[in-house]
Amino acid sequence: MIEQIKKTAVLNIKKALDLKGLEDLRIKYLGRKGELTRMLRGLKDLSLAERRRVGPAAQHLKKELERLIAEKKNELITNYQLPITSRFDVTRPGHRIKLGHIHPLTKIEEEIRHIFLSLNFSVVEGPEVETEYYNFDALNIPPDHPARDMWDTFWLKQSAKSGLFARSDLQRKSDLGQKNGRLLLRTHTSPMQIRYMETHNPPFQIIVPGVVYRHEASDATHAFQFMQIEGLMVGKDVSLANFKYIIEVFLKKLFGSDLEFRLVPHHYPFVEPGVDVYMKFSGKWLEVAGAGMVHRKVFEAVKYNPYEWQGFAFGFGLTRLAMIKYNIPDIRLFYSGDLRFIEQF
Ligand code: YSA
Repeated sequence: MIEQIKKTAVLNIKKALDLKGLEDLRIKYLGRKGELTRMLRGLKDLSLAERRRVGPAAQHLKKELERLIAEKKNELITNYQLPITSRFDVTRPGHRIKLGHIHPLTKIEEEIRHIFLSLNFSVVEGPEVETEYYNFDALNIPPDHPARDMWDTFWLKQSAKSGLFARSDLQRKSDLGQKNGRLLLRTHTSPMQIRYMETHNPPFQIIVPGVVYRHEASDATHAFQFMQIEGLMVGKDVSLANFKYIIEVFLKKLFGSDLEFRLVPHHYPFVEPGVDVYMKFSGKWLEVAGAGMVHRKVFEAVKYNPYEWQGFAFGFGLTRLAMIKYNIPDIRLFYSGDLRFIEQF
């Protein structure tokens, strides 16, 4: 009988998977009504000779089970605290690991970078937090110019400690024309035209992809944060015809040869003449870029001789190009973070 209890109890304790199972076993054998306890209680009904034989063996088994249970308990507690990998059950079916992928806007940005690299353009990037000077003043948009309304923006509040923010009107006036004046989230990638020309001599051709911000209501074709690709080509005899050729090659490489686009005259203070580029999307014309020949005043701001150099510049709405490329009816979907949308790419 004792041997029987011993055999099954030892086996069961060794196989116990968790603390709950182990406690159940303790109760089963050593609890008040446990198998071994009952046997020990029954000793009094045995003859003296039997008691002498069974008694010590039962006491010994009780001690042994208590020891085994204590050891197993320690083992289970330690295992529970170990990192998950050491408790890894190789026989369990695995979880399918979801692979991430590039966001459609990053994808089209990369494609556009490659197209322009193949056209011998260089790719440069610039700061998203800009100064008023680079975003507006140097681009021939003085403070009272109505064009500033087109690019209503987010100004950054600066602490009095940094000395740059919370400025009085008087201080603001003295900021005008200062390269390190008030800070804002850039409304377009055009400030990089100035930054690049300040530090490089022509001839050159660059593109500047990046995020821009505008304080404006959003709708199907307008977001308050979106991406642009700026382009700038300066040389001795760069013309608007060169611009048309370059963007035609670019758009054909991006959309295929049966695309429809048109140029419409438009005013931007930093070009003369200026144009907008439209593309057909869902049967309607959608504006995809502003562009033109770099204004004399912009060249003067970067100390280029406007009689020696000329060039074109453009600013494509990259997010709008993505709408057309992937046939997305609402620009806000790109920024929604909705996996049902993102996972389709
Ligand atoms: C013009 C002349 C140059 O020599 C160089 C660049 C430019 C473009 C100028 N910097 C600009 O930002 N013009 S824009 O306000 O018309 O925006 C350019 C393009 O960005 C638009 O044609 C449109 O495609 C896109 N865009 C504008 N507002 C948007 C927007 N895309 C999404 N959401 C918005 N809110």
